[in-house]
Amino acid sequence: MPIKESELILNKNGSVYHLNLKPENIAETIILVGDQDRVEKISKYFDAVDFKTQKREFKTHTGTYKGKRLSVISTGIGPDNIDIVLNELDALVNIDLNTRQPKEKLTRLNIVRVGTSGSLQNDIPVDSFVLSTHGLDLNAMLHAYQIDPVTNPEIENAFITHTNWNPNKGRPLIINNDTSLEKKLGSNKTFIGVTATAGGFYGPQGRVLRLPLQDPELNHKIDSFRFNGLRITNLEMETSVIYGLSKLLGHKALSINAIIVNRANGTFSENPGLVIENLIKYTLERI
Ligand code: R1P
Repeated sequence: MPIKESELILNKNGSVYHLNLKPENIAETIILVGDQDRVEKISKYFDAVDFKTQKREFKTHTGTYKGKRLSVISTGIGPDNIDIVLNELDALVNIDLNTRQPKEKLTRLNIVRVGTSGSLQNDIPVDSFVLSTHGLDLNAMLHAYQIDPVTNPEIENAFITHTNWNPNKGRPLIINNDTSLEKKLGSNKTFIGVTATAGGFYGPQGRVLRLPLQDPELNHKIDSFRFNGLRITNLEMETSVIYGLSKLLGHKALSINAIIVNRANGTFSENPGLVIENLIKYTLERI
């Protein structure tokens, strides 16, 4: 049965609804960034950019870097946008948009997030890079899918016990990165660890302005969690869902974040633009 027009929405020119892209507009290696202004900060290093589009916060530049075809796409902020981006990217390569049927031969994309994040550990300072071995999903979006095959229940159960996690907030999930991408992009310049992905910026990341938190101790419980040498290094809003949907759909994913704030000691980078620029150059050289 073809996928109905209401389920896979295409624009009049045949492009996918939110990303505004046709299959020929993307490379098989894709850099995802949150901020739409970061797209140009990456594509300015390309040999040439041969395709550009933007709809809402989803901006794409496709071109070549040292001869390798790459796309850079902005996702905006948060897990809900990642649901759109990952599903529409997968549709571009793995669904025949004319017949609206899944293809028999599936394409495996390489997806690398170049993000910004807050460190939760004193010894991971501002201006450093953190490569995520796992995403810790604290936002519950992935529970819409049959997510069990790609989770790590043993670590999750230990985390739930350690934090006395409130079940009203949905079960936390832990999802692995793609180790082949980790080998390519990891080095002695990157800290490694578990990246927690929240569904909001203030309360969901333990920030108090005027509203009290459900659990004021949660950030401390997160940063003190240990499991077989793993610890939770940083907090942001996309990694766990990129890892979860990529694994379910059969794509490879890795997330590296520039640390621009340290929540453990309250510091903020004096030049966040520079650490992001350094992370972009680092990633382009290895991708
Ligand atoms: C919050 O300010 C945003 O910045 C971080 C968070 O994950 C969230 O998207 O990442 P990006 O700079 O990649 O958007």
